[in-house]
Amino acid sequence: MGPLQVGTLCNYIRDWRSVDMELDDIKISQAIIKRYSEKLLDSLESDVVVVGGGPAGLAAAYYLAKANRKVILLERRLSIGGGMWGGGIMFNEIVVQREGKEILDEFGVRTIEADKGYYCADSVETVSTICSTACKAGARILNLISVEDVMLIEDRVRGLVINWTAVEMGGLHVDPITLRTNYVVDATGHAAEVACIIQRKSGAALLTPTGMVMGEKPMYADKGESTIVENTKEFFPGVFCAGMCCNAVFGGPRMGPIFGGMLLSGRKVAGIVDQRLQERV
Ligand code: 48H
Repeated sequence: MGPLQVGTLCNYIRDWRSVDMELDDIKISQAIIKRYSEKLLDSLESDVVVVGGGPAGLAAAYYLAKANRKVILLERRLSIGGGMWGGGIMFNEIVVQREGKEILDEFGVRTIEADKGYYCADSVETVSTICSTACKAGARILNLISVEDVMLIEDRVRGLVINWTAVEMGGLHVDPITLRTNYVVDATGHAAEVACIIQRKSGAALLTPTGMVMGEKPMYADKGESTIVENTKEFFPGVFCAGMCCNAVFGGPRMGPIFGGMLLSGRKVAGIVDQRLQERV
């Protein structure tokens, strides 16, 4: 369909029904239940599960899907995008540096050079475009699902334990289900939730200098942006970090509303995991 011509919109004011079909409420419900069940069943085994649908998780899921990996992204909230929607103090603009802009260019997100080397993008356009591109590349996104535990067998994480966010929010006593996967990416942002679960429940040392989640350091945009990418690595057998989680796990500074590091970290973790998957065969 080409662009709408002036004058054609008024056609839609008249009767819009092209087919004579009565809608059956039950068929609508059946279609949703069937299709979602198929998606969930097909998600029980995968190459990679990304936990968290912020910019880092979305970028990771996109690049892995583009590399033909079976990737599932789990997001606790109703909306995908994490902390990106709000830009800085709810001014819905984000800033990226030149390397981050190159990734936005790849997604087709428009940027404006606000100052030399500082590029602005509309945060709503950025989140919606990256999310859409990741889905179309083949990443499966399941929202409203929280990861509450890991499946740890013989000192390696081999899966994730999930439940509906509504169960978590309601404090309901409902048992979870398990997804098996080759690799996990913790992209849960400041909270580093998967890392904290592993630390709390396994008793084993993480692959950090202290063996623990080291904790995020105070704001320092320049350093935070580079350490985020450096710290994008495996922190427990089978589990990698991406985005803000990396500086929480390895002890780097926060960086405020500059998002290039999140995208670069997501791309880097996708490369590392893809390589590890190649080495398995
Ligand atoms: C399912 C979960 C779980 C769980 C959390 O916070 P995010 O946007 O994370 P990043 O790393 O992609 O981006 C960080 C950026 O948004 C930011 O906060 C910056 C740049 N801060 C700098 C500063 O100085 O403050 O997204 C994480 C997502 C969220 O959508 C959570 O809902 C989700 O992960 N999540 N999903 N199961 N257990 N925990």
